[in-house]
Amino acid sequence: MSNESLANLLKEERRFAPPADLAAHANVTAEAYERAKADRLGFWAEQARRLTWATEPTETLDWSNPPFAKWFADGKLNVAYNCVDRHVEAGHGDRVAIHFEGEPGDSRAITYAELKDEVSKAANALTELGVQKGDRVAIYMPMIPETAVAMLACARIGAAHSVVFGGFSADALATRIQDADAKVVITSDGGYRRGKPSALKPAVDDAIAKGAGVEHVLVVRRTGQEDISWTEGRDVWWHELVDGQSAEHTPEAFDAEHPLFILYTSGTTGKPKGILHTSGGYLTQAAYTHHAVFDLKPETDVYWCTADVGWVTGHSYIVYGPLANGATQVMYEGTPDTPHQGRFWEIVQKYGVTILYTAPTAIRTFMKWGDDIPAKFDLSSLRVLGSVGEPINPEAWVWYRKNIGGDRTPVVDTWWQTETGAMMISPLPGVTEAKPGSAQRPLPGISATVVDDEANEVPNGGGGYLVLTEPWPSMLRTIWGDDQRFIDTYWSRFEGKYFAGDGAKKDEDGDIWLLGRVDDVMLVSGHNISTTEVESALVSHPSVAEAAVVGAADETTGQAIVAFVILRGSAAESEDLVGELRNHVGATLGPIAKPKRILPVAELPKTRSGKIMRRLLRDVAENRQLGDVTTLTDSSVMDLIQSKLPAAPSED
Ligand code: 6R9
Repeated sequence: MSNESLANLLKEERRFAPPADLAAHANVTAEAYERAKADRLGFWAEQARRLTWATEPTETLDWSNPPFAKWFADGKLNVAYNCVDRHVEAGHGDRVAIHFEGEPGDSRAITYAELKDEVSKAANALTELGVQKGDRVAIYMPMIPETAVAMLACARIGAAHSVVFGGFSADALATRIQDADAKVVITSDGGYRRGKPSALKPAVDDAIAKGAGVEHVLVVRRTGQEDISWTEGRDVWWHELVDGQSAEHTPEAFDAEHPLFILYTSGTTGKPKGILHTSGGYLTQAAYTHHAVFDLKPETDVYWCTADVGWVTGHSYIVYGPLANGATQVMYEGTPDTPHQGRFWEIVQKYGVTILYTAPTAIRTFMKWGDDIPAKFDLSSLRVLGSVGEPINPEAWVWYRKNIGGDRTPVVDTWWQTETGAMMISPLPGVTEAKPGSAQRPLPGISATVVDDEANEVPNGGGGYLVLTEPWPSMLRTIWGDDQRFIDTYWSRFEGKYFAGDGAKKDEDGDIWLLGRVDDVMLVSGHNISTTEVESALVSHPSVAEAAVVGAADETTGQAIVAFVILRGSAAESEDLVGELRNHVGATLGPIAKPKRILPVAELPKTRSGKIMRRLLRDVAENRQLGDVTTLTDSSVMDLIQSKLPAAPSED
């Protein structure tokens, strides 16, 4: 970004107060902000006591060697014990931990007592395969309960897991296995995706053939595909090894700073970064935020996070946070449109889901499919809705609340990253008067602000870069094997502050609005304009379901705004509509933000976790050869978009 701060364009006046009944019984009240402000470390020490420690910590934070933090360093605990055994010991063994819903319609309910047995057996099995405390285990799985069992089994024996999303290629898997030097890979024959079995094991074989050296491959049978290739001595069936193990396993207590997992994030440049998370601080913040932001009542709530376990959202809000809190949750294997576009709502109705956590990309897809689809299902059990992954456009927020939440439920827009480990900025459902499109306020105990180029905090109404100004319990500890890159990437842009890489602004009340990655910010006639704001203006038009905006090089204005839009189900593409959309953006944000070109398209390029890849659209808009497309979900999307380009640019 240049010195010019972000133009403050978007005005959003709608406000939604917390429902009175929720506020009256909320897990966390406004008092938590005061408590944490008065004594931040005392507040986190208190939250750490939500966990069961083998040795209670007496130290909270050691920040003597920044940016390398230690939290609760003299405490010892076992993360798997906290997520499983202690609930059984407390008398909740019969409570369902996971309602599994397979894509083909098979289902299984797993209680905490059963989960304890499964995790113990898997821990014994990994030990038999030679996995020891301090080793790494790669997990390359579909969304099935064994994935969570495998992660917890690693945690139980003190081996760090490295989950690689099942949609990644053999190459991506190979680099990640090599970088983490994993001893064992846990995989499955396959999983179900869009109505058919999709194989996983061949990619593991390929990755190993490409040089990823592992001692064993432990294979869960999910699809029963018959032509699976097998290397005797190396490959082991899960059911043959795990099922016969003893269900007794004594969890060892590890140091709070013992590595729990590595999770790779792929930036736009350089090799993927292995983000390292450790045990005590990570679990403290995952559990606290899940309790506070979703107002989880473990006895009565049915929680469902639709993310894949391969992403950090699945780590923190399918596995560690909910299970540490003793929640009952739904786990779904497949896609939202298999076998029909109402599948999510059918699942909400079937299990009586009360808390739903999903992503803006899914919400915009549901908008595109039409309001009539969720309307066919009984969604009255829902009481809190969450969003994560990208900025949520105000219109999508309002659609979500109205069409899914029956105009009753709070919507919590949770900002965080793989690196932060857990939620950082979010409304609290029983406290915050919500503003559609804003994550609003750092959670109690979290210090975040917006600064300008010179690291000065911007006043209310100003825009710039999002930074975190104090260490937090679930922060990444380093980049695996590369401390210098950890320092350079996150701690060098602004001295003493964590640079998140996101643009943000503060509104008149000091609430935070996330504006997308700083690499995506556009510079038009000397004004920094956020892609998010222009996209949100487009999505606020009744004909638009989704929009992606980029700045393309332009002789007169430096960059010109080019917008790619997906129209809603009923809207027809026409020159008139394009003109109307341009005027709509002009009227909403001001003339400076009017896109120079608007191209209706059928799909947008997205990463496998559903984030829009503006970089590729910029290549298209600037008539360049496409950059790296390997992280794209579906590369045919780019052909479709490029075929649109000969259309004459719409000029004023
Ligand atoms: C949890 C997760 C992190 C990046 C982050 C930001 C974007 C996530 C957001 C959001 C605006 C939100 N992001 N949540 N932007 N509002 N509520 O998604 O982690 O995959 O590491 O991505 O996602 O740009 O920096 P990760």
